[in-house]
Amino acid sequence: MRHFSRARKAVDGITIALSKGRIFDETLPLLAAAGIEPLDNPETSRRLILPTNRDNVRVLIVRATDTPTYVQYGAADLGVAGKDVLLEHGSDGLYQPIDLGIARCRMMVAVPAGFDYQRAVRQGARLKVASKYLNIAREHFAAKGVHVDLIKLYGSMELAPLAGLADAIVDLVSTGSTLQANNLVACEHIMDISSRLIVNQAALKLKRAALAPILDAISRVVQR
Ligand code: PRT
Ligand code: MG
Repeated sequence: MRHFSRARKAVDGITIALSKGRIFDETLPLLAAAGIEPLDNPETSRRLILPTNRDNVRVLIVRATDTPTYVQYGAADLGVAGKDVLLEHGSDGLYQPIDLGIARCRMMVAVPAGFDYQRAVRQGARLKVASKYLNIAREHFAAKGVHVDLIKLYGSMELAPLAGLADAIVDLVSTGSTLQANNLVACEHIMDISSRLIVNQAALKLKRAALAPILDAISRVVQR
């Protein structure tokens, strides 16, 4: 009865969704504090399901923007996602019990060096703004009463003003070197961003015994 045993494993086991790169790297010490160590490295392995030192815990390697989807539908019990991703995706079916304080950056408005953004805003100009983060951008400019035409992009937002597609961009900034390399300057801070632990709401009830010690261990290291 293969079907049955697979379903049983899902009930007993814990599945964690992580994106590779900074989130995976910065989540490792938090998982270690909960006694969980992935047995493979997503940078060198092509496997998308990583076993861990614990029989009943596995890690799914997903795109950062897909993490909430896996957790929302219960394909993963836990995940780690940026506040940017959560605000864009929405948080139906998700608990967000812990701000992990990792993968920190800032959501900013940026324009070409020499473009007087504040003046354009004061004059009531209608700005073309390119971004991957349309919900965040829409709310920000609506709250300020600035008229914008939003243009959806999926990456390399820095190119848009240089190519004449947009007057400004809304993007994440960490060191600032990407903006600088493209002769752009950050002109407005929208919000600070960090990554949250997200938990499937049904799993939190059905798998409480297995999940509670993991959540407790992680919140203890985060509070230190
Ligand atoms: O890269 P990929 O297309 O696969 O997906 P992704 O960019 O969504 O994922 P990933 O792993 O790059 O980012 C995951 C999360 O890390 C994001 O959702 C953010 O919450 C957080 N984070 C922290 C960042 C950055 N810092 C960051 N600097 N995400 C993206 N960037 C990008 C930014 O968009 C810009 O292109 O890095 C560039 C700017 O970096 P600086 O250092 O030059 O300022
Ligand atoms: Mg990226």
